[in-house]
This record gives sequence, C-alpha cells and structure tokens, in this order.
Amino acid sequence: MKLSGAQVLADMLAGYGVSHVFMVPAVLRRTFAEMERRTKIHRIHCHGEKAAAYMADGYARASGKPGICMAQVVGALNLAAGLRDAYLAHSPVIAFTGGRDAKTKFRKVYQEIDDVPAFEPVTKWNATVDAVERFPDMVRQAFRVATSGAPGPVHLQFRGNEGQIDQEEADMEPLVETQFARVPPFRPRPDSPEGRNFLEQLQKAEKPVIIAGGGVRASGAGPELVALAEALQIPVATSLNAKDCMPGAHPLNVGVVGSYSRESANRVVAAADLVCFIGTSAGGMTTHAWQVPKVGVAALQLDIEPETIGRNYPLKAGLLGDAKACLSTMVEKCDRGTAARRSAWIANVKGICEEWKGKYRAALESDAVPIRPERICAELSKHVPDDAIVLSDTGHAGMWMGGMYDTRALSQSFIRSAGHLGWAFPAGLGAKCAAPNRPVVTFTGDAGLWYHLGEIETAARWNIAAVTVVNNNSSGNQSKRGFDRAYGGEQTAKGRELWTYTNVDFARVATDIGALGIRVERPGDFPKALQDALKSKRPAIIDVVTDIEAIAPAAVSG
Ligand SMILES: Cc1ncc(C[n+]2csc(CCOP(=O)(O)OP(=O)(O)O)c2C)c(N)n1
Repeated sequence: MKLSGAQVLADMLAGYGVSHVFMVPAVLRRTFAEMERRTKIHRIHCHGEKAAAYMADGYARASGKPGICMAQVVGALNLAAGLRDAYLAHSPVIAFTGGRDAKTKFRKVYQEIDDVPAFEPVTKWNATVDAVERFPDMVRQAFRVATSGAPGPVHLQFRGNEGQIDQEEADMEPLVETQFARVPPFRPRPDSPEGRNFLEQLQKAEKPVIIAGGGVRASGAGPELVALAEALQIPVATSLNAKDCMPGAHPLNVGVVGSYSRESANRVVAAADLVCFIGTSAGGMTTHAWQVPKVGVAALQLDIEPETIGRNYPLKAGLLGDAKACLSTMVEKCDRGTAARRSAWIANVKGICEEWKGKYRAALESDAVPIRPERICAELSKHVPDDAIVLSDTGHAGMWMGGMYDTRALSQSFIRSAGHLGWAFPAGLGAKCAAPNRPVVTFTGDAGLWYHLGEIETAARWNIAAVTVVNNNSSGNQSKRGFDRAYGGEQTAKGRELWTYTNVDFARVATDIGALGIRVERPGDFPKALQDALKSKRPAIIDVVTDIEAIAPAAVSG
C-alpha cells in the first residue's frame, strides 16, 4: 500500500490508542494534517517544549499508555530536558523531534545542532528515522521499548528540521501491536524454587516490612499488595512513587519511607528484621541515601528488571517477575497461619503510627492564618473524590504530600514529580487529558507554578479541567533550612532574597487568562473552594495563602 509517512504515523498513533499529543510547532506538520483527516487525536500545542514533555509524562503516568510529545529541531533540547523526570520515574514517554538532513548537515543550517547525543542520558532508546520505509518498524519499536521491562522514555528523530520526511511515500503497512499500547506488555510469573524460597523467607520473619515502589504502581498490583500484607500481617511502607498502592488509612500502611517521608515509615523500616523490596530500585530517595534501612539488613527483592535486583542491598533472595503476577501467586500459596508470629511486631508498628498521628494532629487540624500546609494536605485527604488523580510537585510539595497526605482508597491515584520543580502543573493537565472523567487535583508550591504559568492559557484554550492547589508562601521556603546551614547557623535578613518572591495572587492571574481562580486565606474556606473548582468543570487555580515560616519535618534515620 503506497502511503506517506504522515499517513502511517497518524494511523499508527491512533491504532495504539493515543488520544492526545503535546508539542510546540513546527514539527511533523503533515502528520498533524493527517491526524485531523484520519483520526480523533487532539493536538495540544503548548507554550514550551518542557511543559509538553511533562504533559505527556502526566498523561502516561495517569493511564499507563505512552505519552507523546514533539518539537522541531530548535526546540529539541527543551524537550530533552523535560524527559529527565520521565526517565527518573520510569514513565513511558515517546518524544518525536525534527532533525538533520544528510543533504545539508555540516553547512551551518539555521537553528541546527546535533541533538541526538543530548537524548542519550534521558531515554531507553534514542534513534533516527532516515528513510520513510522505516516509519512502521521504528514506531512499533518505540512503543515496545517505552512500555516493556522497566518502562521509560524513547526518542525518535525524524529527518528534516521539522521532520519533513513525513511527506515522502513508500509501500508501507501501518501495523500496530496493541500489546505494547500500555504498561505492562508482559507479566512474567515464575513458578520456581526461587519463588517458593522467596515466600518462605517472608513468612519466616518475625519483624518484616514490605517496601513497595513504582513497579507495583506500574503493574497495577495495589490490590495484590494489600491482600498479601493482610494475609501474612506484614506492614507496608511505600516509596513516594507508590503512595497510591495501599490506602493511607489502611492499618498496615506505615506511610512513605525515605527522604520525603513520614516519620512512622522510617522508624518501622529501621526496626524491621527483614525488608522485602517490591518494584523499587531501592534508590537514594526511597532509602534516605541508604540509611533506612541500613545496608546489611536481611533483604528480599522482587523486580521486573534483572539488574535492579540486589544492586543496592545484598539479598537473601531475589525474584524476577511482574509484581501483580508474583504477588497474586504468593497470596494463593502463602501460609496464613504464620501471621500469628508477627502479632507483637504489629502491635509495636501500630504504636509507632499512633505516635506519629499524635505528634502531627495539631498541625493537620491547625486553624492558623496564614494557613499551615499540613492543614491543606489534611483537607485534601478528606475531600478529594474517591476516583481522583492527585499529583504533587517536588521539593517542599513532595515533603508535605509525602508525609501529610493520605489516599483513602485504591481507586484514588497519586503521582509525584521525580525531582523537577515545576513538573506537576503541566503533568496534571496531561493526566486530565488521559482521564477526562476523573477529577485531577495538583498540589504545587508557588515556585513550582511559576515555571510553566503560561500553560494556564493552554488549559483554558482546551478546557483541560484540572484543579491546581498552590501552596503560596511567596517563596521557595524549602531552601530556608539549607541557607541557614550555609550561613553557619541563621542566615542574614538579606539572605532571604535568595529564596523569596513578590506576593502574587495566582487566582487573579488565572482569572485574567480565562481559567477559574479562587483565593483562600482561611483554612475553613478550603473545602468549599475545592468543591467549587471541581464542580466548575473548568481549569482552576486555588491560590492558598500559606505561612512562609512553615517548614516540613526532616526525614528521620531510625
Ligand atoms: C528543576 C529544579 N530546579 C531546582 C530545584 C530545587 N528546589 C527544590 S524545592 C525548591 C523551592 C520550592 O519552592 P515552592 O515550590 O514555592 O515550594 P515551597 O518550598 O515554598 O513550599 C527548589 C528551588 C528542583 N527541585 N528542580
């Protein structure tokens, strides 16, 4: 069949179930024309390539389907910068850029450099499409790599600064492998002596803890995680990335462990005699730089990626497989009678969790004005709907939400920035595109919102009805502690100019741009503001005026 590259690409994206693509023009223009003629794909054009990448990332993490973002040659590195969070978070984002043409390269072509190397550290696969006949196999491979194993970003550079190769024709078949249209394409389930040994070790332990990570989330293994924890009476700590894999209110959930964490989780993990890592690379954030748990603790690890198993903690047993498949086998095969040997440990764990609640109750219920961020988190725990997707920015936002926010049910999702300030607002817009029928609520600081403020216009133009809650303390006050340290105790008054901003009412800014803006100055007004924003079915910014002196508790090591 003679088809143009543009026709093949449009048909294949539609075939893989892509509903939105995110970009800054001009790239693959003929493909966009064919999308309009041949598909129902929405073409969301943004105010910056980094925001486009973050939207694709939010789309991917909310749905498990690859998120697509694009840039022409001069915007390519802006797009690459935006892939870094997806790479850190194992998010299946596929980036298309325009690139060099063999006929003109090395002649000082306008706007052109060799972009391909810059994509190398932020992708699982980084390739060029130089002949139009290659569109079908390269696009299929992009989806295969993005979704399989530990998922992650892929980059394809199309020949021509705007990817003009898409106008060329060849005999091509737009074949689609729907198995790779979402994560995970495979669910390996070993029924092996290793699997049995893994379960035995877990059952034998008297003071075990499970640390669940993003692999549990990607695998959709929350229900199986809860079932195993209940069957064997094992407490669960999650990484920040896996916070939604067990309801926060569940009596066996001790909270988020690591650096942006809850004290009870770090204390329980530090006291455990066996740590079972599931779907987590046991990296620096989740282990508070390998202090919680200490290296040397008896450990088990289950993961989909062989090279992750045992990388950071020597193991008593490792298991290669899909979290959902392996956990469901363990639920089937486990000996519930062994739970009794953990009753003293469970009582101890419950005491630690109660102590945490007692310690932070006053802050979580605080009526103080300016508002305490802990109170916003507590209100979100109570009032976001049962089917909501909640996103959090990084830095202080990650600390506040990691420690103080709880999901109520497995039907709620939680997605966090893997380290980039400013990620959450555009990612929330992408999440809303992926799940238009679910409420989306994003929590960010004002410094986080400033990064991509222009995307309020994108949200208004497309009526992407995500709600964004801004912890507005007119500063990036997470930096306060670090600058105090740098000044050798307490910073000078002038030192504050390193992390403070002017006081801006983001509700007014949002209203001017065409979104709904609500300013909240008293904590009691927050629930109604959230309800009004969700009911409006419009993009909304809730600007919450908070206390610049409020600093999140630092992680404990034991
Ligand atoms: C891309 C990027 N640059 C810098 C940082 C470092 N950083 C982390 S938190 C933060 C300030 C956060 O300010 P805001 O979002 O307003 O939250 P607040 O600390 O005021 O609660 C900065 C600069 C980062 N995480 N990512």
